[in-house]
Amino acid sequence: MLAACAFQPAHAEGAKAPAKSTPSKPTVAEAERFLNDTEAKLEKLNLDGARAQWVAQNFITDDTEALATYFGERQLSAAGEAALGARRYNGLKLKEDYARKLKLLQLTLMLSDPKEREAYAAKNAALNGAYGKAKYCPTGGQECLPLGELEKTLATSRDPAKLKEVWLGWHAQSPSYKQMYTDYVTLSNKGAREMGFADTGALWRSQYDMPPEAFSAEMERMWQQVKPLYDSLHTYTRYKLRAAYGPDVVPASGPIPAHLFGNMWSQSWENIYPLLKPASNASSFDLTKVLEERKTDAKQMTQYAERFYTSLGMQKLPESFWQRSLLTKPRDRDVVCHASAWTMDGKEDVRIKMCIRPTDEEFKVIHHELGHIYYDLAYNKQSFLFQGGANDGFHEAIGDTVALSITPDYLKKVGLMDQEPEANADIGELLQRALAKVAFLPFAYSVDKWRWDVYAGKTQPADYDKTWWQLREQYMGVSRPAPIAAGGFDAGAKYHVAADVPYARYFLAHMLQFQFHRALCREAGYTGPLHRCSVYGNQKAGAKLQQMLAMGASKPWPEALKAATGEDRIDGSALLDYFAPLKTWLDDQNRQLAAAEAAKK
Ligand code: X8Z
Ligand code: ZN
Repeated sequence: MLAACAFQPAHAEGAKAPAKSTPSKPTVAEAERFLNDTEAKLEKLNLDGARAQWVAQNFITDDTEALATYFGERQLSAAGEAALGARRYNGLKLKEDYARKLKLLQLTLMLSDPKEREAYAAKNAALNGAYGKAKYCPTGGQECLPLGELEKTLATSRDPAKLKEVWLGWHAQSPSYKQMYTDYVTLSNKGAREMGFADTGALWRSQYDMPPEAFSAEMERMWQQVKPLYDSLHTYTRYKLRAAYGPDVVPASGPIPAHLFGNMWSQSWENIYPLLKPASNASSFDLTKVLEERKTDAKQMTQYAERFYTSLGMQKLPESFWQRSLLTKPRDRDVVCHASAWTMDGKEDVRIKMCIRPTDEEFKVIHHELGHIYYDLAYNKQSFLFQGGANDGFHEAIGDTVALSITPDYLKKVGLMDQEPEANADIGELLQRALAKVAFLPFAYSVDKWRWDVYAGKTQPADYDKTWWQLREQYMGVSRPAPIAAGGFDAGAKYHVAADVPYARYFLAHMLQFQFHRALCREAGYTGPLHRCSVYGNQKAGAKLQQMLAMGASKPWPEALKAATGEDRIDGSALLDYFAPLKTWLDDQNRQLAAAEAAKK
């Protein structure tokens, strides 16, 4: 991967493997030397690559794209060379750390043809740029609208015609880079196969300390575990959307049109909470309103998040973070606004790039991003190949875990809520949380189900949209607001598809964050309902978290999970625990709403 949401070092330049004709047998000493040399050579190359990508995403121009391509090709070349070199030592009995490093080095693409490497890197950079630059230009000469503006309309407008226009406007942009994406998939698969993987999807599924088939089965197991909760939420949401938009817009059964959920990808439904909120037992508190009224700026938003982490006993962000991060959308140039966290040198040079707006949703996202940053800082004493998450789902889960502690109590403590949290507002709180976390689950699952099939060649480019919507209908129960158009590329309207960032990680993170939250609350001595727990200011919980973060990727992830939670499986049970009161309430509401509807007939 050249680009990642949490920018982590590509496993880079390795010492040259001895020529194939080397007669001597590989030895343990030689393997250790190879691994040490390989790691030692990584830093400079990685720093150059990170800088080129940072600049390319902060200033989208032809020149920065060319520079990102140049350094991307070098990283790819080095990673491939290291992976090939590592093979020579596969049969040896090495010390645990070395054996793990040897394995990690080989979980990469390898394109032996320099032209193909360059083409791969070029397409990766160009796809990032194309997504970052995309805008919807309505007919009639109005101003072109960047994604952020379209998202704002989807979040706040309740006019179905307007919502549909904006939805279709954005989804009309991605077909322009569909061909580039399909060519990229071909190259990527070639690289995966050169390393002995069936395809790139299999390579991705091989990164979880288990065989790729076992990982697919785990994903399905977890989905089945949480599906009944999703179904209850979907049913309730349908009733409320029908009440808001009428039966002509929202059908009584079958999938619900995707433009009505307050989000471009229907992946989080929290923006339609006002339409869904319970008649009683709901708070009237609106964090977005408070942030807007107080003109909370991007730096202050970030400082709220920083304060949470320091309250857990973690360090203050380095001065360079504030100097080098991009926190607001620049007025006069194109940037990749999709939020990301970067570690440049594997030490203290950490940054985020995010076009922060003062909303409740973004308040959580900034905590998410700092989760990546504090993970990066925690493992920066590990050697290079271990500077990563226990798996990529862990990396995505840390900031979200912390954000689960943004409770009314917490908001009151930091002065964002004046009133005492209202009594009996729990169901409203839980519903709001579920609209973000539970609604997300089948989305996250279907994105990579789609990609696994694309990479496996089961889905051909002509069928991209067909299978994308089959999966969305089947798992999410949402449908395209208008018929599929020939040559369309709706999947490419999602950042992670265009930028080729794997997505199963977010599904895992949505299980893990509840497991971590439950464990940290326990560590803090908390015994009440999980949704009311905030570990803000609890250094004992902080130390527990920090201990896991500091392990980085040095051990198989079940060990890291065990250190933090005592559990060794990623599992939906903590999530189900957390939402248990809501599940009961939703099922009860759904019964009542069904009875009321039946009585009308
Ligand atoms: O991409 C992100 C983060 C950066 S890693 C903002 N997320 C996923 C998304 O936006 O689709 C966070 C949750 C899901
Ligand atoms: Zn992230």
